[in-house]
Amino acid sequence: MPRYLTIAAAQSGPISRTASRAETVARLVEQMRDARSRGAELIVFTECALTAFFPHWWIDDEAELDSWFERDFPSPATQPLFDAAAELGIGFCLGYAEIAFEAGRKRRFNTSVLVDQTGRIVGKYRKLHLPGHEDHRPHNPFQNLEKRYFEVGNLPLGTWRTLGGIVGMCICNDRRWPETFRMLGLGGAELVLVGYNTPDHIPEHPEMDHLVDFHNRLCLQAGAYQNGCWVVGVAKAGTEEGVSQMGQTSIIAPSGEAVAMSSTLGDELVIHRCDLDLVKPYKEYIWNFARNRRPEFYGPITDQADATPPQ
Ligand code: ING
Repeated sequence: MPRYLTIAAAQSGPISRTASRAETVARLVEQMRDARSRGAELIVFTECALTAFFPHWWIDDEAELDSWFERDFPSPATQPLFDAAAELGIGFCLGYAEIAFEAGRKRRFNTSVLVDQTGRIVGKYRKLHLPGHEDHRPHNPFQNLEKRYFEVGNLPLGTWRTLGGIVGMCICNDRRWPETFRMLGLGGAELVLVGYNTPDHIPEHPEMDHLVDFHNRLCLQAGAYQNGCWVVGVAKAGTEEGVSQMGQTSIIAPSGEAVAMSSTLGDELVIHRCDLDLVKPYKEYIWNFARNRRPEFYGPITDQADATPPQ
């Protein structure tokens, strides 16, 4: 019996650093309305979907840095997203920069929330794998200062029963680490939602530039196939404040096949009716974790290079 969930991957074109939250939220709500009118029950926005990707530039004023973050979520500026979810009956996943006051201090995270079709937050995740650097590198055409602006997340790679399935989230660089998808797979994820801001130039390693699109597909498709889950990858695309970013927003089936992909570098909805039960042959036969995995033999990690081979 097919268990369909129609998903809209909402690729975002560039967001100006001068755009107000209200302008950007209105843009996202318009995508929600468009997605719902085309049958979507879930819309997936990208990483840091409310603002330009500010880790691309040096900020040494705390007040300016804080202006890129959400202290309250929802806030009056972002409440329209939740109102639209409840009005239209569409869930959403959204990445944003979060300020939280925990353990008696202000903390900053690169965060993603999962909201159901009633507008209720059902899940939250904070990015674990922070790429880039803490130092200012003025000789680079742009920065990646996530290690400076965000703390490593302090929430698990969770999965939640909602929207008729088991859903997990990760954020951008997380998708490059196989542990991410495996932990979500072990958590039973049938659907993994991931937004990304990925430049098509790597200042430290320009020899990889021509592989940016391939590496994105490799990570998403391998993650889907090796854990028998659907994967929705959503780009902030186009040239944003001088930084050219890849698109390639896509929906990947548990087979690892890309069933839908964007063809622009702007705001674009990529919609597919996903049968969540397509995970079954992979989870129950190809990757039967309970019967076929052997964690008891995965370690300890030792340097076998100089070991004497068994006689
Ligand atoms: N961006 C990039 C990403 O992981 C990156 C950083 C690009 C790392 C290319 C390695 C290679 O897609 C974010 N925001 O993590």
